[in-house]
Formats: sequence, C-alpha cells, structure tokens
Amino acid sequence: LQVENELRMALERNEFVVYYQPRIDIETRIIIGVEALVRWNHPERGLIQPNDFIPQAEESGLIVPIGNWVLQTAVRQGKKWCEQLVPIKMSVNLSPLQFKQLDIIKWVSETLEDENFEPSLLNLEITESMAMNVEYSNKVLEGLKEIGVKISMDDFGTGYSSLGSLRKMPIDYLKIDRSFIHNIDNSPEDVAIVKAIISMAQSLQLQVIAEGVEKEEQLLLLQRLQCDEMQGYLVSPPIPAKDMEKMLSHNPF
Ligand code: G
Ligand code: G
Ligand code: MN
Ligand code: NA
Repeated sequence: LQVENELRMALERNEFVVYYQPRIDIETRIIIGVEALVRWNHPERGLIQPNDFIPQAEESGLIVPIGNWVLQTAVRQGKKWCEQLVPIKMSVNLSPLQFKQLDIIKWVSETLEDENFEPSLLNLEITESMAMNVEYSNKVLEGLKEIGVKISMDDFGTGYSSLGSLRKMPIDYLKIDRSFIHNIDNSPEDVAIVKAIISMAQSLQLQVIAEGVEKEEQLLLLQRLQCDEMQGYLVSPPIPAKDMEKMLSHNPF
C-alpha cells in the first residue's frame, strides 16, 4: 500500500523518466529505431530501475496511467526526432494489465492522433504470456494493426508459445530473448537455436531483433545468420533522451 501511494505521488510529481535504447539495422549498422524504457527518478533514492517498481505498479493497477504516460512521452519524443533528424521507429512495452484494458485500441489511436505520429513507426511490445488467451489477444492485435501500429513479440523463447502458435498471431517482429544471445559466440547449441528461430521467423515473414548483444563477435554471427536488427550494450545501454539525440546525429554508430 505504501509503494502504491509512492507510485501515485511519483506520477503527480512527474518523477518518471523515459530512457531510450537504440535499435540497429545489422546490415548497415544504422540506428533505425529506439526502445522506450521507463525509470523512476526518486528524490531520495535516485534512479530506480523498472524491475524494482513495475511489478508493484502492475499489482496496484497504476501501470495503466504510468504506461499511458510512457507511451505519450515516447511518441512525442519520436515525433520530435522524426522532424529534426530522421524517421525513427519507436518501441514501447505494453504490460499485461494495459493489454487487458478494453479501450487500449482507442487510446493508442488517440495518442497517435494527438501527437501526430506516424502509426507504422510505433512498435508495441507484448510478451508470450499476454497472448495465452488467443481469441482476446488476436482481437486486440487486429485492432491495433487496423490503426497501422506494428507489434513485437518481446523476450521470445522464454515463455510457452510455440513457433506454431506465432503463425496464428498478427505480429510483425520477433525479439529473441537475450538469454539465447549472451553465449552465442561460445555455444554451438545456442547458434542452432537462434538459427532455427530466425529461419522460422523468415518463413512467417517476421522481422527478427536480437536482444542483449554485447560483443562484436556476436554481431558478426547474427549478421551471418541474417538477423535483421539488434539491441545491446555493444552499441548502447538505455540512455536519456538528450544522449540518444547525440547518438542519432552521429548515425551510424
Ligand atoms: O530497462 P530495463 O532493461 O531495466 O527494463 C527491465 C524490464 O522492465 C524489461 O522487461 C522491460 O520490458 C520492463 N519495462 C521497462 N519499461 C517499461 C514500460 O514502460 N512498461 C512496461 N510495462 N515495462 C517496462
Ligand atoms: O524485457 P525487455 O527487452 O523490454 O527489457 C530490456 C532490458 O534489457 C532492459 O532492462 C535493458 O537495460 C536490458 N538490456 C539491454 N541491452 C542489454 C545487454 O546488452 N545486456 C544485458 N545484460 N541487458 C541488456
Ligand atoms: Mn522490450
Ligand atoms: Na526483452
């Protein structure tokens, strides 16, 4: 209950900040997008990472207004970068509770209109567990597709969804979880898994993003496997908007 009140006050006091991590096209090494990741800038405790408050926000329902704020902030920022620099894709994470809100489609569409942001540049990230109720999730995903938004399956490989179940879902991007990437330069088994995921994704016409790329050797391997995009510390951790802006003006990295 205390955390709940603190989160509520944090929203009122505007203590949340959005960091951005670049998405790199593996072939050209150009930054073609960013992922928005929220942090809590606590007046006493400093910068708090999402893993330390998102679960409580989810439990208390406050993830809905927090997530709405993140989407609005990210889209507004994305619009600015598109105007001042280059067209940039903006990825935003959706939480399970946000995804269950029946007005999610209307609300995403209104935010895009208010901020005058190109819908196809917005990528909403969901996780496998959110798509367990196929009938409901496909209805929401179809609705989001109708307004032009792209959908990414985040943390792929960590949940229960089979590659077969992906076939039935209207998604555009597959993000390979970083647990499959972090040892890929030393593990033939991990190479085989990633290779299989990429080949499957290609046959389903999904774009593939590798997460957690930390080494040049990993990037070269992923390039050979024809992975489309990457994110990871090799290029940059999530950083404040001002720093991201500098990176974008020195594209490619
Ligand atoms: O930024 P970091 O890598 O520490 O993020 C940790 C986790 O928090 C990730 O799983 C990420 O998806 C989640 N997360 C970060 N920002 C948001 C957000 O705005 N909304 C939701 N629902 N989850 C987020
Ligand atoms: O679950 P999701 O993919 O939304 O969360 C992204 C999380 O992954 C963030 O917490 C971000 O800080 C973290 N992350 C991003 N790149 C790397 C990386 O190269 N290595 C590791 N260990 N974590 C990363
Ligand atoms: Mn994500
Ligand atoms: Na992820």
